Amino acid sequence: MSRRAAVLVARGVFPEVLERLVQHFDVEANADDSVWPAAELSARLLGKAGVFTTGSERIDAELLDAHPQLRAVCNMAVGYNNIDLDACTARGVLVSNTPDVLTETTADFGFALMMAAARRITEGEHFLRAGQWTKWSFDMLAGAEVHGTRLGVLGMGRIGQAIARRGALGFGMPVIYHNRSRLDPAIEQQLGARWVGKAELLREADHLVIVVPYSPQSHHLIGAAELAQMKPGATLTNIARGGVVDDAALAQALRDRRIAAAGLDVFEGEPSVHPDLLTLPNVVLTPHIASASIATRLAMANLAADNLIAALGCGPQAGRPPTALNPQVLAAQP
Ligand code: 8YV
Repeated sequence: MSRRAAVLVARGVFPEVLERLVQHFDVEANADDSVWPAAELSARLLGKAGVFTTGSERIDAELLDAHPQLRAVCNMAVGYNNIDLDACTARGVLVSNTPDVLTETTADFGFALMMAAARRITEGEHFLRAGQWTKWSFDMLAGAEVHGTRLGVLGMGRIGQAIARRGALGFGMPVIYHNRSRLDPAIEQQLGARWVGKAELLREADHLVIVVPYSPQSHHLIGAAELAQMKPGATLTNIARGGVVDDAALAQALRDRRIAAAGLDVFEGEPSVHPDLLTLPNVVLTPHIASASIATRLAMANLAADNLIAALGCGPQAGRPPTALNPQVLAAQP
């Protein structure tokens, strides 16, 4: 009988990362990268000590209760709203995420999405491909200015700060931000960023970028009332999570030109997208790819694997998973 722990890799992953896991564990992989329904995920977790997850797997109390042998849930994402962290901690299950390795890549993408929305880049491409570009016109696809305008950041964690840095240092943008906690004044000074209340952020930002984690508290943080406070020429970019923005209200605001444009990488109920958004020209839509550079996705997968290997007592960091969210549970594990 095998004495190696059994682990489940719930989605497709780089072969070299799978190979690393195979060196330590009996691995059940997901060869065709299916998104397993909850019942199938649960069936496959039978007998597994650890699971490598992504944002598409929901790990809740009911699932944990069905699998008392489970000791580690290692998510290949910085966001972990798919995992009930408290329920895991209460049952002694280690949870990890993948911070830091994706910060700059995700900030690059957020900035690109904001610029694409402001400067109407995808709208211009569709126009050109549709053969509509027959002459130059003085106001053809004229959009919103970016450099020197006021950048608003909602949620000033690692990725928010990286976006602020791009705006301040690269584009000469004064930065305002809103966050539950204020940054250290020295960091504020480095970023040229000023803390403001949410109402002032909405009122004063020319380009609002949303980078707050999803939680019941941040559900529909931006809805019709908030959109109504924004400048008519402003843009809104969401690279955080679907559900932070009320997509139906945003579609209405974009249709009414209450704001100029939006860039969205995340959606309520994704991969479904609110049908109204699909019909609007003034929104740039991307399929949750802000962290998707090859190097960063590989770093995220390797970090999730490092955590799983260490959490289950293997490898050079045995017992010390590098980015555990509840490391205190390890002390209590047998
Ligand atoms: C992931 C993300 O690609 O890290 C996150 O929180 O949203 C993305 O980088 C996605 O969650 C898949 O796990």
